[in-house]
Amino acid sequence: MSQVVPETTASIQMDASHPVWKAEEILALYELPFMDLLWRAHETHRQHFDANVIQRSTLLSIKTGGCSEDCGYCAQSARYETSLERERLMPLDDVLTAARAAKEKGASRFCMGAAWKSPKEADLDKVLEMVRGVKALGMEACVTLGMLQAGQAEKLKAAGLDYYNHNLDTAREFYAQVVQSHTHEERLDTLHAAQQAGLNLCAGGIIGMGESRKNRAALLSELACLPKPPESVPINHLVPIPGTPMGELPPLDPFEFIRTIAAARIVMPTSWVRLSAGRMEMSDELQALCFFAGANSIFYGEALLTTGNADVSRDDALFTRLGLKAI
Ligand code: SAM
Ligand code: DTB
Ligand code: SF4
Repeated sequence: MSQVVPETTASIQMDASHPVWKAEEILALYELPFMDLLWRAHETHRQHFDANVIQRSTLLSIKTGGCSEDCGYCAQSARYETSLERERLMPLDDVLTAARAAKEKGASRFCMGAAWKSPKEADLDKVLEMVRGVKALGMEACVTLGMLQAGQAEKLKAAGLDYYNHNLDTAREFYAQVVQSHTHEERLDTLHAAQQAGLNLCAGGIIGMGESRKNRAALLSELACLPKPPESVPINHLVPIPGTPMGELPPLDPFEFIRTIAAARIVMPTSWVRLSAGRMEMSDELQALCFFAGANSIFYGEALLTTGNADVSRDDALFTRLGLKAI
């Protein structure tokens, strides 16, 4: 590992003990024989985590569809003709009823997602109430509200928020092929604002959007080289949404997805790596390999934001078959 600080993070205070991974070095990991890569990832995993524990977060879409942005993978963009029905910001009571149900099913974190470019102040005030309500239930709270404006991260922190989710989604070099309505740099600004306010970060990306292996390695490098690596790293497999520009993309080789999990585990050894969107289409065996490669968190519950998720009964059975302890 070299100690060269990439341009994007050079101006930010880096922790001197925080190793820097260049994209080429991560690409070299991807190019290891599969068994060597998995072995190394699994060894790293065991150095920092109990390899038999999986953390569960439950998602709720608190404001659905009608988003101004043009993210090419997203069902919620107002620019594409999808079958999605728009829904306004949910009332507080309904959100807390869903949070209670998630807690009863065993989720330790409740994540609320809104289809906004950025939250308006009046909407943010309502989300702050939701955060306080989820915290009062004794759960960890996470929100994903789009790009944060000055002062908003601090308000979320003061309300007790644990995690802010904001994904880089893909490498800087590929970003313009996925999104034109905002920039990769703007997404990084929000990550920095959340970290500076003292929030834990949940930041990752989507694999299978037609990006190259080099792009995948560059995305992981950007995440690993943040001033502090994200505490939680969701690795989403593209869920192709009919009507979006990515609705008809050919499926990715599943081994490439596993390699991405393994590389994420090696370069962010102390982060929780979440096997995120796309699990419904994955076999139990593929998911087990992802867990072996270092994934130790999932979204748990019947729905993601606008698409389905693996059934809770299927997940519970898989945990039992693999002797995994779910927290
Ligand atoms: N609007 C906010 C934003 O863009 O950050 C929050 C909601 S947005 C839907 C949250 C994340 O969901 C995206 O950054 C992306 O990583 C993921 N996502 C959305 N649609 C997806 C899809 N079809 N397949 C996989 N992941 C998806
Ligand atoms: C994340 O990385 N994945 C979640 C969560 N953070 C907000 C969202 C996945 C969305 C999958 C497509 C959908 O349901 O609309
Ligand atoms: Fe809007 Fe977020 Fe979907 Fe982009 S990913 S269209 S910002 S909801």
